Order: sequence, then C-alpha cells, then structure tokens
Amino acid sequence: MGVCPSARMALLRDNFTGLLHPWARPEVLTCTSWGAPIIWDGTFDPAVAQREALQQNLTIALTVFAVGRYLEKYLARFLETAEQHFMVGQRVVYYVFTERPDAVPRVALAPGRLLRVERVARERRWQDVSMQRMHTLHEALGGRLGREARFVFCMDVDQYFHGAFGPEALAESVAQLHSWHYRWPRWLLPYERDARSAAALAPGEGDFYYHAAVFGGSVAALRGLTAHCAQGQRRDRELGLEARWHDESHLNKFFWLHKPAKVLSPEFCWSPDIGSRAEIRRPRLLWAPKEYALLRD
Ligand code: 2GW
Ligand code: MN
Repeated sequence: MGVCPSARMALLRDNFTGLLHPWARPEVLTCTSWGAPIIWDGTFDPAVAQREALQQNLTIALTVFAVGRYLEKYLARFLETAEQHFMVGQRVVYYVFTERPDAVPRVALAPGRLLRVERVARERRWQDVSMQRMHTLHEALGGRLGREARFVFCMDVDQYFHGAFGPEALAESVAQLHSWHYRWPRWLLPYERDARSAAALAPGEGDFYYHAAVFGGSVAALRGLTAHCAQGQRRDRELGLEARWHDESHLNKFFWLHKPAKVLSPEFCWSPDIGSRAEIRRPRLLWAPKEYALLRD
C-alpha cells in the first residue's frame, strides 16, 4: 500500500499512534479511503504509544457484559488475560455488567487498575442480552464511567487476550475488522439489507464489515455510537424488525455514517478456527470456543 499521505496527516492529530509505519506491511491495507490508519503488527511502535499515553495521564475503561452462563464460562479468563495484556502500565477501570454481582470472580489486579460491577437485568431472549448492551452502555457513559474514563473499549466476553493490546489502539473512535470477513468482496458482506431497518445498507454502501466484539473511542464518540445503535434497535422493534446481526448490524451502519478514526486489523481479534494466515502475525484477542447448544437455550 505504501505511505498514505492523508493518513499521515490524520496521525499527526492523533496522539496515540506510536509513530506509524504503514509501509512496514506492504501486503495489507494500512489506510482507509478516508485517511484513517488500519493498524497491523509492525506499523506502530508500542513503546512510543505507551509513552504518549502516559504523558496524557489517561484512564482507560474496558466494559464487558457477563450475563447468565457467560459469567462462569468466560469472565475469569477474559479478566485474567486482560491483566496480562490490556493497556498494561496504564490506569484501567473494568466495568463488568451482570445480573449476579456476587458471582463475579475475584481477579488479582495490578496497581492502578480497578474493577467495578454494575447490575443489569437479565433479558429473556439471547438476542436481547446482546442488543440491550447498547442502551446500558449509553447510560453508563452518561454516568460515572463517562466521568472517570478518557477512552473506553467495549468488548464481548467470549474471548481472551493473547498478546499486547495497548494504547496504539486508542483513538477518538475505533472499529475492529471482522476476522471472518476482511477478505470478502463488499457485496458479500453480511450487512442488514432490509431497507425498512434502521441498520440497512444499500448495495454499494459499506466500507468494511466491523466486528461488534471490539469497539472503542472517547466517551463523547461512544455516547453518540450507543445512542445511534440503541435508537435504531428500538425503531426496528417498533416495526417488528430485528437486524440480521443484531447490535452488530447497527454498529456497521453507524460506522458507515461516521467513519472510525482508527481501524484495528483482524490481528486484534482473531478467530483461531480460521487457522494460520501469513498476515496474522500476533493475535491480541482470540475468540473463545462456543458451545451454542449449551448456551443458547
Ligand atoms: C448471547 C447469544 C446467545 C446466548 C447467550 C448470549 C449471551 C451474551 C449471554 O447469555 N450472556 C452474555 O453476557 N452475553 C454477552 O453478549 C456477552 O458479553 C457476549 O460476548 C455478548 C455477545 O454475545 P455473543 O458473544 O454470544 O455473540 P457473538 O459472539 O455471536 O457476537 C457477535 O454478534 C452479536 C450479535 O448477535 C454481537 O453483536 C457481538 O458483539 C458480536 O461479536
Ligand atoms: Mn462473542
């Protein structure tokens, strides 16, 4: 791809890039058509990103929902590996949303890191557990979470950290390339296509297919994102509709309308079922195995 001049300009305005070297990965796309960096291993210097972030004295929040069986099945490993890899050396506050605060595992936290547990109601349908997250996050961002954090990452719990996930990933708004879809032609991407849905993308629309398991940004940007998605979901429900991939469909619509300032390569959230690929050098999050029969009842 070589150097992308507009991306270089965007980088100068972005404090947490860690000196990007888009030319370090000539075999992959390292910059979007609107000039946002797509960060791949080797295109940034983690030490520089770390230093830049420390100078800003940031608090970075990580939100995760663990409702029903997902708590026992996934939460401990998610948090334990986050301690090893997520924003190590920065000030971090975890927000765990669950209907059973007492059952949250006690994970030893490094200095400068704390965990808050927020109680949420348990939805009846699993689709609602997933979709309700946007509304709950919106409220949280308007409250204590929004006051104490400068940047926030929102993640699925059914995954675990496997490599450093540091401040190079920070930006005003951050979207994650979906590991199953990043090589697909645009017309095949699983966007919502029913024009009646708030999440609908018409043929020819859509930049990438983003994975809702990881998104982030400033508090203000995420207030906008969560409001957009929650409202779209509510509107669809009133029409008796539900988007194809639930909250993920609405997220993809949002990022079509409001382009992310930074895009994470599939290395940041990789599915081991895909197997190894030359361009996936160092996965940072890995999808945990699913047992649908056990979990989706
Ligand atoms: C969700 C689906 C079926 C059965 C259970 C659940 C469930 C989800 C649950 O019982 N408890 C729970 O806490 N969750 C939370 O919702 C948890 O944080 C989980 O990671 C998240 C999304 O559900 P998940 O991970 O099962 O969905 P995926 O992996 O198929 O995720 C993609 O598609 C979803 C929408 O269908 C979301 O957009 C998600 O962000 C995407 O990664
Ligand atoms: Mn998931």
